[in-house]
Parts: sequence; structure tokens; C-alpha cells
Amino acid sequence: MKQALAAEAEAVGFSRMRVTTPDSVPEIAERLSAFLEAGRHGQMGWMAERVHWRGDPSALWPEARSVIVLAELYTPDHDPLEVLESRDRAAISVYAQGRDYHDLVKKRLKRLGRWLLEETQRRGAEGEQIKVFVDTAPVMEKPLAQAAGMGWQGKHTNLLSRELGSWFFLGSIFTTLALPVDPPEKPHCGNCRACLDICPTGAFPAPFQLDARRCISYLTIEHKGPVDPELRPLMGNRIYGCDDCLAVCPWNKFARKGSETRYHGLVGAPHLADLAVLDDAGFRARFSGSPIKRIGRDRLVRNVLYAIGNSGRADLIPVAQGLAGDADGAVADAARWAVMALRR
Ligand code: B12
Ligand code: SF4
Ligand code: SF4
Repeated sequence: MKQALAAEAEAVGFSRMRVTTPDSVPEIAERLSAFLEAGRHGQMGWMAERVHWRGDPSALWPEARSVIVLAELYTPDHDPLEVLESRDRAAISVYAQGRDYHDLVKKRLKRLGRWLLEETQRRGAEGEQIKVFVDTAPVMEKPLAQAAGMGWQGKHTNLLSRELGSWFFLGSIFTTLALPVDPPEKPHCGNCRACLDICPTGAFPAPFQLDARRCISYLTIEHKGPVDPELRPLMGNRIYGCDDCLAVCPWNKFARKGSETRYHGLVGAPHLADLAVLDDAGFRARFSGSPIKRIGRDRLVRNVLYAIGNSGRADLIPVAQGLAGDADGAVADAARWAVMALRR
């Protein structure tokens, strides 16, 4: 059954499948508590809700006997750090260059789950159930994936693998079906600390630990309202997500390319001046189907104004000045900050 499932996972487009049990990561409850107690989740209040589930996958659905972990590659075909040199352009994270992974991964998980139920029925087992998860549920996907042998959590805390590199999303299927488990993966970071050293904002208090409040991915996507003025200059032209700690990882030399072309080629590196003038309707039209749509026009324009302030381009002063009276307080504040930064 497991072999047939792995073949079907590949057929629906996943790059790798591994299996573990819901109780395979007993240490995460304590680590999650430490993260939350230190306030490292910032404004992501939803992380502190339902911790009894997030910290213990076996409590989430007590009937589940196996967790099928799936990897979906989105490996870029360019160096994601190059755009950081083009200061009048927007650096948008690789994962947000195309269609929203939540939609694509969820569809694939549902297809695979349906197949699993039909196949178990065909083989004579009745009443098995599944639940599919990607990203937004109270499930800590990385430690579960490590326990399943998909890869290991690097010092940057993301999951990476010797064969896949680190440019992949995770999804999981919990099921009542008991499947044979895979052995966990061991860490292969050794003495390397490239990801820790490159982080522009010093977001790693220690290896394997992230303070999301300093992470540019958090600041540009999750953080509401004005960003701490001390962190703004460190954000450079990154206006949605950040890839530095992934891009520098030596294991990505071996990164395999995925088969899903829809993760690429939609947004590129637009001029900051073009993004700054978007209104709500223009924003929605431009980012329809993209994960960027989730943050809304105001947060995007706020981020673009920080990037304008960091651009060193005096010709962008009028663009920022035009937004100094914006109805959104954080946008207006970012516009005034950008004008001051460019005049300095
Ligand atoms: C919240 C969240 C964020 C937050 C916080 C990130 C974080 N590291 O916690 C922010 C907004 C910053 C973020 C950013 C990004 N994210 Co995010 N995020 C999540 C989410 C929803 C939950 C993660 C979580 O539970 N964090 C809580 C902390 C406590 O858990 P943890 O990171 O596993 O922490 C572990 C370590 O601290 C460790 N630990 C502590 N001490 C020690 C000591 C030792 C020795 C060891 C070994 C470990 C260890 O134990 C903890 C438990 O395992 C997951 C989806 C999900 N449901 O799991 C996606 C997810 C992790 N994100 C993902 C991605 C792609 C990103 C970005 C790359 C996007 C981008 N380009 O901007 C960045 C990467 C930033 C980074 N370096 O982590 C992917 C990662 C895929 C992968 N291959 O790992 C996920 C899995 C989404 C998905 N479904 O694909 N993200
Ligand atoms: S995503 Fe960027 S800001 Fe966040 S930890 Fe990695 S390098 Fe640092
Ligand atoms: S850059 Fe180095 S330390 Fe960081 S995850 Fe990759 S191998 Fe590990």
C-alpha cells in the first residue's frame, strides 16, 4: 500500500513522500512554549491559540495513526540574491513569484487523499479517514517532516534535504490508516553557519531558533502597523518575504527542480515606483492568484515605501511625498520616513 501511495504522490506532482506517527515529536511542545513565552511570535497571536494541538499532533486528531508528509518543490532557476542589488526594484521572495502554494498544494493533497481512501476500500478496508493540512492548521509541519525523514531542520529552522535542497513547501495528510513509518533524518549542518551570518536583521538568537519579530518575512507579511524604525534600513528592497538564509545554504547546490511551473514567472521584480501608486483595485488585479494578495494594498505599499527610503534614489522622493497624506496611518508614516531617508 505504501509503495503504491508513494507512486501516486509522485503522479499527482509531489516530489517526495515520507511517513511518521502523530506522536513522533514529543519535544516540540516544550520548544513551542519557550518560543511563545519569549514573545518571538510577535503579532502572530494565532500561534498562541490551540497550543495543545500545535504542540502535540497526536492530540489534534486522536484517531489518526499515521502522518503522510509531502514535499512540493519550487526551486528557482535564478540567484534570488541578485535582485537585492537593483535598489529601485522590488525584491519579492521566490515562494511568491507565481501562484499561491496554499491552493496548489491543497488540491494535490485532496487528490492524493481521495485516491488513498478509494484504494483502501478497494483492498477491503472500510471506514478509514483522512484530514489534509497545509500551513494554516495548528500543525508544526517541520518537526513532523524531520521525524518522517523528509530532511532536517537547519540552523535557519527550515527543513532541508541533501537531495532536494530547501526550496520546498510542506503539506501533510493525517490518516486513521496504519502505514509503515520511515526513519527520521539526522542533521547535516556540521560547522556551517552561513544562514546565521547572512541574516540582515540578526533574527537568529541562537542556531535552530528564530525570533520572528526581527525576520523580514514576518515584518513584510505578518506585521501590522509601522515597523520599528531601527529595522527599516535593514530591510533593503525586500517588500514581500526574504530568501537570504535559504539562498546561501550550500545544500541548495544539489537542489532538484520541481515540475510545477506555476510557481514562477508571475511577478518578477517590479519597479518600486509602479507598486507605490497601486490603489485597492489595482492591487487586487495585479496580485490575483498570488500569495501577495493576502497582505492587502496598504501593507504592500508600506513595504514599498521602506524600500524606496532605502533605495538612495532621490528621483523617488516625489513618489513618497505623494503618499504622505495616505488614509492608512502606516503608509503615511512610511512615506514621511522614506522622504527623510532619501534627503539624508
Ligand atoms: C509561523 C511561520 C513563519 C513565521 C515564523 C517562522 C519560524 N521559523 O517559526 C515567519 C513569518 C517568520 C515565517 C517565515 C518563513 N517561512 Co514560514 N511558516 C510558519 C508556520 C505557519 C509555523 C512555523 C512554526 O510552527 N514556528 C514555531 C517555531 C517554534 O517552530 P520551528 O520553527 O519548527 O522551531 C523549532 C526550533 O526552534 C527548534 N529548536 C529549538 N531549539 C532547538 C535546538 C536544537 C538543537 C534543534 C535541532 C532544534 C531546536 O524546535 C522548534 C520545533 O521544532 C509554518 C507552517 C506550519 N504549519 O508549520 C510555515 C513554514 C515553516 N514557512 C515556510 C516558508 C517557506 C517560510 C519562508 C522561507 C518564506 C519566505 N521566503 O519569506 C520564511 C523563512 C524564515 C525562517 N528562517 O524560518 C515553509 C517552510 C518549508 C520548509 N522547507 O521548511 C512552511 C513549513 C510552510 C509550508 N507549509 O511549506 N514562517
Ligand atoms: S528570512 Fe531573511 S530576515 Fe528572516 S531569518 Fe532568514 S535571512 Fe533573516
Ligand atoms: S546554511 Fe549551513 S547552517 Fe544553515 S541550514 Fe544550510 S547547512 Fe545548515
